[in-house]
Amino acid sequence: MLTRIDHIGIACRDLDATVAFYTTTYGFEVFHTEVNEEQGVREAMLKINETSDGGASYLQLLEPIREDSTVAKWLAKNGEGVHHIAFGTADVDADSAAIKDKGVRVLYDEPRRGSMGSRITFLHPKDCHGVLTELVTSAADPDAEH
Ligand code: CMX
Ligand code: CO
Repeated sequence: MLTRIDHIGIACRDLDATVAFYTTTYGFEVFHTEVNEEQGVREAMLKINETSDGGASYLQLLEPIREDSTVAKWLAKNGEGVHHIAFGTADVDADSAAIKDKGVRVLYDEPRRGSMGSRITFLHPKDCHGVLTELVTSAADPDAEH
């Protein structure tokens, strides 16, 4: 069951400048930063609020680290902006399998590593009314990972 908006992914060209905008304009704080080599991004997670399922909602600011990464390709076509939304679930395997059975393309055969040790997969935007959609199961103790 999908129980929260886990994050909104925002593609940017300059992570430091974009972090500065979100921290100085709104007062949000950086909760975590990492490089995800497999996804080809450097990212910052800004925690917005905790959620009733025991998780939290974040903004995920994403800067490409390679020209051939999905985010670099998207930026070249669209410019900076909202790249994807992510729903949180306690069981990404079960939920992605159930969604696949409904005819939506799930991009990975097995969930991959996301922020803070989470397990993630993506649904094809063309099957989701134009929205690239991520499903996330947090690590058992995300605080230990950040
Ligand atoms: N949102 C909405 N539509 C999108 C999109 C996005 N983020 N990215 C691509 N599309 C659309 C394109 O506009 C294009 O539509 P048209 O054919 O109408 O022009 C179509 O999907 C195909 O796009 P493309 O530019 O040819 O890109 P690819 O097919 O090579 O890749 C996708 C698209 C979704 C398969 C790829 O971006 C992907 O695998 N994404 C999942 C991984 C990812 O995004 N990682 C970065 C974030 C990591 C994280 O969150 O931790
Ligand atoms: Co994401």
